Parts: sequence; C-alpha cells; structure tokens
Amino acid sequence: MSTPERYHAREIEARWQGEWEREGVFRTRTHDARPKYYVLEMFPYPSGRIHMGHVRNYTMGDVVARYKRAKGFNVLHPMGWDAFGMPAENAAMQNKVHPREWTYSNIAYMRGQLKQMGLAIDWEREIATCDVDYYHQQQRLFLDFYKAGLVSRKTAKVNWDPVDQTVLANEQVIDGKGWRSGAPVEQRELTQWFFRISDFSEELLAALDHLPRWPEKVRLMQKNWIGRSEGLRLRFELTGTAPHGSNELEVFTTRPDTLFGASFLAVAADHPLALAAAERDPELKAFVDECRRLGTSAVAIETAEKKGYELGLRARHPFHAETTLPIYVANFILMDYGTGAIFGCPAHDQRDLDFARAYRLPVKPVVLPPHTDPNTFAIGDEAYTGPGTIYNSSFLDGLSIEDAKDIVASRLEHHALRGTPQAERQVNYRLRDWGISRQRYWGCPIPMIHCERCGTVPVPQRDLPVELPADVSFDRPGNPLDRHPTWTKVDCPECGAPARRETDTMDTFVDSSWYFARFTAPRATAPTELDAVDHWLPVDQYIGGVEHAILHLLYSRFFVRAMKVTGHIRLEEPFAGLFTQGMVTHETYKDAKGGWLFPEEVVLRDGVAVHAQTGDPVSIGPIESMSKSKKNVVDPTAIISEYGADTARWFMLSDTPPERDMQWTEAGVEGAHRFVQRTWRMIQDVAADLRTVKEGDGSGSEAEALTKAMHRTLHAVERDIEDLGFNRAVARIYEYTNTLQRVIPQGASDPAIAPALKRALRYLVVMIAPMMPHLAEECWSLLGNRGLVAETDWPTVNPAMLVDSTVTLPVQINGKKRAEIVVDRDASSDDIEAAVLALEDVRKHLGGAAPKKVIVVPQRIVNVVA
Ligand code: ANZ
Ligand code: ZN
Repeated sequence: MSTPERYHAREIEARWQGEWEREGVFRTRTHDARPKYYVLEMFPYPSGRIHMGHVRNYTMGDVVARYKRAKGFNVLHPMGWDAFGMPAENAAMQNKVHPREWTYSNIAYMRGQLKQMGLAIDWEREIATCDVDYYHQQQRLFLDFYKAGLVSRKTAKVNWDPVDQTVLANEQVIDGKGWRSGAPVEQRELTQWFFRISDFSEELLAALDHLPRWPEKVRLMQKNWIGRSEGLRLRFELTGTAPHGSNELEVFTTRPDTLFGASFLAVAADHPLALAAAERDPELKAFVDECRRLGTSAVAIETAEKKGYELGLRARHPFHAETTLPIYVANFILMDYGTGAIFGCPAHDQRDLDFARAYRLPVKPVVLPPHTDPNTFAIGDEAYTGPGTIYNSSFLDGLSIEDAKDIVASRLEHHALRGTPQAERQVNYRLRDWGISRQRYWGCPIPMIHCERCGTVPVPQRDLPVELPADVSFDRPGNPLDRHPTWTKVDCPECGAPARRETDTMDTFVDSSWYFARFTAPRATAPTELDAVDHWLPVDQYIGGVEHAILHLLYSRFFVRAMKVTGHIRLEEPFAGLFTQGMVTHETYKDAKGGWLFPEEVVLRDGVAVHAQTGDPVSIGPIESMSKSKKNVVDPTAIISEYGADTARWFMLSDTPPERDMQWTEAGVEGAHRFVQRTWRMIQDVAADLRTVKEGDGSGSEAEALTKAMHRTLHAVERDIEDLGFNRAVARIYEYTNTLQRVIPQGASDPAIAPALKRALRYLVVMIAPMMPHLAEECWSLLGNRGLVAETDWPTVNPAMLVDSTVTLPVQINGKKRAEIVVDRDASSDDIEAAVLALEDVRKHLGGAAPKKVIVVPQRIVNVVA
C-alpha cells in the first residue's frame, strides 16, 4: 500500500469544508439546552478581496467559536457585510458599474475566500447591510427612534466639497481641501438628521465602569471622547452695551480658580456678539470668514496660529469691578462647546498663552507649583497646568486648586447680577449629537417626506421599505437621488399633496450599530425578535481592530439603549467582552528609483535582496502595517492555495500575542507549514500500529508521564484560549508534540505505553482542532475516530494529574543531610523507611548496623538515628 508522503492541504481542506457544510455542523438554533455563547468579529467591508488583517481577526474568532463549541456551548458565530458606502459609488463613477452589482460581486468573491479559511460560521445567518430586508428594518428603527424623540433635525456646520458636492468628514479635509477633489472646502450650514446620542452622555460614560472585559485603553478613549467636564457658567458684566444688544457675556470655564489670572475674554467667530459686530465692521467680517475657512476639526484649531480681533468692548472682573478685560473674537474658540465664549488665563492655558504673547496681553501666574519660590516663578513659553497652590489671588491665596474652584463657584452662585445668580455650576460633555445625513446614493434612505404644507412627515410603516431606485447615473458629481426624476416624487402621507422624499441616506455607521442584534434573528419581520435578542445578547466576545474603539463601539452602545427605549431589546450593553487585535505588518521594499515593490517581486540572492526578474538591487525598508500604497501586502488567497488555510491560521496565532502587531514573514509561514506536515506525518506513521490498540492508561512510569503531559497541556491550552493567549497555547502544543515524537518510536509498539499514546494523540488532535480544523479532522479519522472532531467535546482535565505525585525528601543521619530520596507523595511511612534503608549512602553510614530509630515526617524529611 502506498501512502502519500505529503499532506495535500488544498484537497483535504476542501473535503472537510464540504463535510461540515453537508452535515450542517455550524448551523445554530436559538432553542437549545446548552448555555449560549456569542462570538463575533467585526464584519468586513466588501472591498473586493480579504486582506491579512481579516485573516488574523477571523482566525482568532474562529478559535474561540470552535473551542466554546467543544466546551459544550451553543455557539453563535455569524458573518455579514458592512456593504453600504462611498467606495461602491467611486467604482460606479470610475468603472461604470452599478454600486449594487459591484458590492454583491465583491461579497460573492470574499465569501468564497472566507469559506476557504474553514471558518465555523453559520452562513445561513449571513446578512449584508445593503440587503433591502436589512435596511427596511433599519428604516423601521429610525421611525421608532423618531417617534420616541431620539431623532432631531437641525442645522449644523459641515465641510462642503463644492466639486464632489458632498459633505466631508473632518478626516477627509486635508489642509483645507477635499481629499478626493482637492477643492478648497467650504463651511456650510446644512439642515441634517441627528441621533440624540448626547442625551445619553452621562449614561454612556458611567456604564464604562461596568465593562471589566473591555481593554482599559478603549474605555479611556471612550471616556475622553465623551469628555465630561465639571465647570461653571459665569456671566461677565460689560462696561457698555454690545452690538447684539446685551450688556453681559457668559463664558464656560473649568478653571474658576484661575479667575484672578484672567487677562482677556474671547468669543467664537459665530458667536452672536461677533456676528452683530461684524455687520458694521468689514475688517471683522473678513476675519470671521477666515475663521470659518479654518474648518471645524479639533486638529485644525489646535495647530492653527492663534489669531484674534479686538472688539473694543470691555468686561468687568467679577471680584474686582475696577479691573476690566478686553474682548476678542478668536479663531480657537468653538461655537458649539460651552457658551462659545471664554475668559483667558494665559499663565495656565497654552492656547491662551500663545494668544496673549501674540497680542501682548498680561501673563499673571496664579497657581504656584509645589516647592517653588513665588518671587522667582515665571511663565515662559509654556503654560503651567500642573498642581499647586493659589497665589496672587486675593481671598483665594493659599488654597488648593479644588478648594479655590469651589469657593469661586459658591460665591458667584450667591451673587446676583441683574437679578439672577452670576454663575451656575454646569457639567459639559464634548460628545455631540450624531449627524447621520449623507448626501450619497449607496446608503439606507432616510424614511422621511417633505411636504410644503405639513412639514417633515415620516413615511408610514406600511409604506416601508423606501427602496433605493436602481436607475441612477453617476456621470455627474453629487447625490444621484437628488436628481432622480420620479423617485423623489411622492404624495404627502398626511394631506395627500405632492411632496418630496428625503434624499439623504444614513451614515454607514448606523448600519453597523445593530447588525449584531440582527444576527440573532436575521430573517425576522421586525428589526429584532425579543426572544432571540434576549437569548443571545450581549455578545460574549467581540473581536476587532482598535480603529473602531471610539465611534463604532460608542454608536453601538447608543443604539442598544435607543432600541431598549423603543422596545426592540431589553439590555444596555451590546458587548460584554471586547478584544482589539494588533495589525499585520510586513517589510517594505523599494527599487533603485524609489518605487515600492511587492514582496513577491523580491528574492534573496546570496543573502542580498534583489528584484526577482531584473536582478536589480532592492532596498529593504521598515516593517509597517500592510497597506496597498506601500505594496507590502501578501494576498491571503495566494498563501492559502500554496500552503493551505491551516498553515495561515497557525502562523497567525503563533509567536505574537494577539493584541500586538505581528510581522508576516516567509520564514514564519514556512515554519508553520512544516509543523502541519510534521504533525500529519507523525500521526500517519503511527496510525496503523495503533489501529488495534485500545485507549487506556497503559502501565509504567513512561505511560504515566505521557498522560500527565497530556493533562497538563490540555489544562494550559484551555486556560490560554480562555484568556485569548493564542500564542501561548501554540507554544504548549509545540512542546507537547515534541514529547509525543519522543515517545512514539518505542511507545507505539510497547503494550505498556501504546494505549496511553493513542489517547495522547487523540487529545493532541482535539487541541489543535480550534486552530487547524482541517488537519485535525484528517488526523481524527486517521486515528480511527468516529464522527467529526468539530462535533467532539473537549476532554476533561484530571486535576490529580496536574499535581506532582512524587516528593523529594532529604535524608538526615544523626542530624546531617546525607542523601535524598524520591518517593510517592502518599507513600506509607513503612515503605519510605524501607526505601531509605536501602539507599547506598545510608547503608555506607550505618556500616551494616541496624539504625536505632528512623523518623519519617511525611512529605518533609527522614531522620535516621544511628
Ligand atoms: C478659563 C481657564 C483657565 C480655562 C485655565 C482653562 C485653563 P474642557 O476641560 O475641555 O471642558 N473653553 C470653554 N469653552 C470653549 C470653547 N467654546 N472653545 C474653546 N475653548 C473653550 O475645557 C474647558 C476649558 O476650555 C474652559 O476652561 C475654557 O478655558 C475653554 F487656566 O476657562 B478655561
Ligand atoms: Zn402634507
């Protein structure tokens, strides 16, 4: 009989994938007696091909899914597509292909790629967010949110690209220009749809403390994003009446303790005071326009040179009426935070300091750092924002910052300015409402209608879905829905008059804010089925990239709360456990002219990197995360067809802790591949010898040592997978395999060992199954096991096997240590005494005489009295 020498991954993997599919192994039912476990990886955008980041992400999730199944859980592990968004429209513009066609053909291709990876996924639950059924339910959610007052329509300033005729996110504005068109971006006031996420600021913040299975850094990022600050709204009295008719100016401050260091007030360019003043002052008007062009992003404001325009008005210091402060319009004040106005304390705020230096305003320190001489302390180019004691501040002198804040607040709360308290304590949040309007085609239509008579009217639920029209053209920039001749025309559901459809579609972040809930009942005729969401949610383990640490996770947390308010869910937090995996990196290569090269274009000749075809020298650049622009990418499909999915999976899990960036190297892949081959060959070689052997303990110390190694490895691997320490689990399996390989040559034919060996090999197969499921199935059947390893329970660790069963006792003769003896932990004193007296060293010392006495202290020491 001839046996194939190599493991043919391609053919074998396809065979087992077919088998799993035929048997419906990964189909999940909600009603099942086993406890539930929901593992989810962030679903992919169907860009065209999967990349190595996907492979890493989905491999990790798959290990957890397969392991939990083996541990007796009813596992939900679904997959879908985050399928709306700009790239489909770009493809439509460039390649004249309809976004729908482009998207679905990408999905088909990528689904095939994922299937090649051998993922334990219930494909019957697959959803794409561009499926009419999915966005239909999303429109229903929108309407329910609308009825519950969770949606608002308001004007907001947006970055407008006049060439592409679209709103741009802050990140899409580069140096004041649109990222695609390169056109100077304008600030426009647009009426848009918002989700009122800011109503939940406090709740979203407070609940972060109850997510122990989230990475600390992600919780911190969310905290900062929500940006709670406790401060004071404080009204300054003006020395005259301002152009907007008021004689006071209200500011928001978190540092009332620095009030005696104030040297100016400033308002945002869009503040009513600035706008009113600009009407009579063309120079100011020009300045206001300049500020608007700066854009609204925090980065733009932080990095721009601090500029201001003095209004010629003055404000009185609240505690010192004789002191008046100048008022400026300044480019670093945001209109939509606090009151859009501040008092500036240059000594203790960097922006204020930069501004004061530019406009020659006083810089008076009022917080003295610890152990500093007040006579010599001075502010240079850096504001002092650290701890200290208040000084130069009248009645606040000597107080701590916290106490001074409190005193100022209390005094001004009780001080009336024209009949109302001059100040009021206030908590502010940086979190803004979520603007969801996008002027794009390829998104979920917002189910609203604009009627001249009735205003904005929701589409009645019976008229849902509002389907995207198929006949659109992308030959011009802008939103094709806007210029659709018929789709926009609709009768008003309230008065019946001709009305116009809303043509904005939803931000694609909406689509990804509830897909995890939809997976629990993906074909339900309502957004969710309460039974199913209750059963499955929260997701027990969510895995994805840290780039989604803020928006996606925060929006999802908001959505679940909003769905609770509207009766679609009964919990608050969607993801009980979160894991953010590192990126996949690779060396970069450049040719002599500085052009990037793909890894497959580079070969090593005599240890020198050269171009594979031309032989020209290649320079090796730094290791960076894989990106198409630097060409340092490796195509998963190429790897899978060359080595098989198990090799790719195994390598992904090896060496590097999953939260860290891992470097993809040829050597690493080959190492993983050798292990696949070696494991298969080992089992293949021994399988025939063991065919008739019955599993069992065997006998003798070697069999026992093997069984111990087996239980220890099992126990460790179990713990490692539970902690998502996949690289550690891999290392233990390597070690265990080495042990097996040492035992096999004699062990396979030794009746004392073979039964234990057979069992030990079966355990190996079970342990590698979550990571290399195809190899595991193949070995499982080679060893003559029935059924599928994918449907086999994880064996139980025998705790007795984890403790050392022998102890080493020192042997003393007349109080002096003369020898050591290894005995069974629970050996009887008589047995120990006999063994000690048989020791060569002891016999020598006794010189043939019988000892006077032997004292055995169990598990500690043996004393021989001669
Ligand atoms: C006086 C002061 C003195 C301030 C000092 C800071 C340091 P957070 O913590 O982020 O809430 N501020 C208030 N409204 C603003 C706006 N619309 N645009 C720009 N800056 C604004 O920041 C609150 C602080 O940011 C406030 O406290 C205010 O400056 C400024 F030594 O008031 B502070
Ligand atoms: Zn109407």
